[in-house]
Amino acid sequence: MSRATTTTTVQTVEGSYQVNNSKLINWVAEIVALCKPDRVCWCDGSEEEFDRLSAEMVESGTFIRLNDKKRPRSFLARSAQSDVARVEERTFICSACKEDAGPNNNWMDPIEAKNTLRGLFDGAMRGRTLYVIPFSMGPLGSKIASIGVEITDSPYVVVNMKLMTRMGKAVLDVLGEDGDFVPCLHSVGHPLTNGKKDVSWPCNEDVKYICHFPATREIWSYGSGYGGNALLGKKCFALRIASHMAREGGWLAEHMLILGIESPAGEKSYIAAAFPSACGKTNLAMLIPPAGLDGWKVSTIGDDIAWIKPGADGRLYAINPEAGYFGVAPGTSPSTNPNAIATLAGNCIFTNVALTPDGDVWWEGLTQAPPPELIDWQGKQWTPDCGRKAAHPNARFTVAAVQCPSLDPEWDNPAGVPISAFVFGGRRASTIPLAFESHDWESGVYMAATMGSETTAAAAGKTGEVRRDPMAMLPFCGYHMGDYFAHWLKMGQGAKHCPLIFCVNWFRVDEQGHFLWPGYGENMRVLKWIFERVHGQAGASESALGWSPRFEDIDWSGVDPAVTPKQFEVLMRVDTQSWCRELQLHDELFAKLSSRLPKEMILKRQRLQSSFGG
Ligand code: SAT
Ligand code: MN
Repeated sequence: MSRATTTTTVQTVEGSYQVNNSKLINWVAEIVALCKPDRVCWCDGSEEEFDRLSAEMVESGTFIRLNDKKRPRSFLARSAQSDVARVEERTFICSACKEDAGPNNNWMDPIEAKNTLRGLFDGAMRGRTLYVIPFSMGPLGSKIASIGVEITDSPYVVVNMKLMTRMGKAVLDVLGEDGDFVPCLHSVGHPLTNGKKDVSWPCNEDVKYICHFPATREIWSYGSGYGGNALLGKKCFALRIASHMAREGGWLAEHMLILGIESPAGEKSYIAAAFPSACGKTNLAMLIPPAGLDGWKVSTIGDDIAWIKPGADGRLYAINPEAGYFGVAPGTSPSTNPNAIATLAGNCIFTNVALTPDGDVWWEGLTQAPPPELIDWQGKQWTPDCGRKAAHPNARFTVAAVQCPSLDPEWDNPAGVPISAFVFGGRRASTIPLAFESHDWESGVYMAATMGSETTAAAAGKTGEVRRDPMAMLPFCGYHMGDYFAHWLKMGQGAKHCPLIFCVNWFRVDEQGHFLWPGYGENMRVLKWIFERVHGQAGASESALGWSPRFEDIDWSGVDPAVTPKQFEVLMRVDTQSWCRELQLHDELFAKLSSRLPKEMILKRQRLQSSFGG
């Protein structure tokens, strides 16, 4: 006997469509009853919808339309001063058992969290429109992809999700009658009472909750309109919830860019690389090889998140679950990332950058000399000598991937691309050498698991302090970090063809605090060495850490200014004293995770200690 189908006609910005997934219909009805919006609008993902909502936001003051000649169909949003980054201390994993969330997460009891949140969401959308956003993380219909539906009262979220994900009616066609999805509920949490109008950036200054329910695979986010707190497909779904799905299903959901490298001979390999937020993932993913390395090509699959599953041939295949870039604007320039600059030519949303008198955008580092006057990210008059930054250090651009000149032709391939190497990197002023290859999978997992990095403006709080950030996943792993290490070890035991594992550090400084490595396009020299290691073509010397490039193993053609063998020696130095200190920091991490720490980690730690003479 076939089940009766429920079909409901839903309203879009300019029309209507049919929805037949009963889980979805019921969930939306339940949330509408709770949040009590004035209107409900289902998103179809059309360009007309994007234009209409953008125009409405220009009207309401949320968006400033940029000069259409200089930056067509682009907008500037200025957030509230208190709502400029992810709020880690207000981010919770609500697992039934506290221990499962691990010391790496804030925990709330799921029943208590739901009660608190239900109270907050009750009537939270009064006076506003509730938007329903069906989205796919990954190519539509891909076996590696997964569907989510975000409900939000923020049109800013809708237009950002349009650029950042595959979004709209087409997703519901893939979802079908009984397909499953991750429910993602979001409100800016600034209740409107009779007749009041929204301020330009509504958010709740005092109360914020970003809650994840791993057992029911749900996300409830209240009070913030910003980036990773509000675009729930990104860190909340594609990392925190997906890390649970991945552990259960035997795959990986990682904070990694994915890039392709093609040699002049036409051989091609794909690399996935993990760096903490605001450490240059977007720049690396869009790298243009420097003069001297002619014929080498880098192509972009993704700049922030990778979902990686074993294929039938025993290799690991990766997709970019996203479809756009939410990149850090400051520091992005025609010399640091020409591909990003080209990507940003139009159809962009800028958040918390400065506005030029002719209606274009500016941020620190975009040009060598700053313009003589600007309106800063807070809407105030700005001059170069005023003592304030014009753009917020975590100012962002949002833009669709299809605008990127280096986009890889395989970026939307539902099968993903085979990964040959994993690269891990933090922001470290000392201790960690420019590059090395781990001896084997287990050693690589150890190095990635113990990686440290200086904190950046991508999260609220102090910047510049070194903290352990295992696999760059500290703020994003939705469960106990010890279990996560065990999962990584298991992935290696299960895979027939494991990618090689490399560690890099672009951020080492000399005694005066100057960066020793030129970075940006010059990082290609390290990528080339990695590519050649993968292909069995490059040399290395062995150290306690693994296989390190010697000066002659790096291609220095065309490098200007030259990196001398002496400088290279400093960049590559593995200093016994610093490493003994570093190993103590590993111990501190391990002590925190001890209840779930795999024994392989302790053994590796002991072997490293003895190789440093301890
Ligand atoms: O705010 S986001 O989480 O989207 C950006 C980041 O921190 O990487
Ligand atoms: Mn990120």
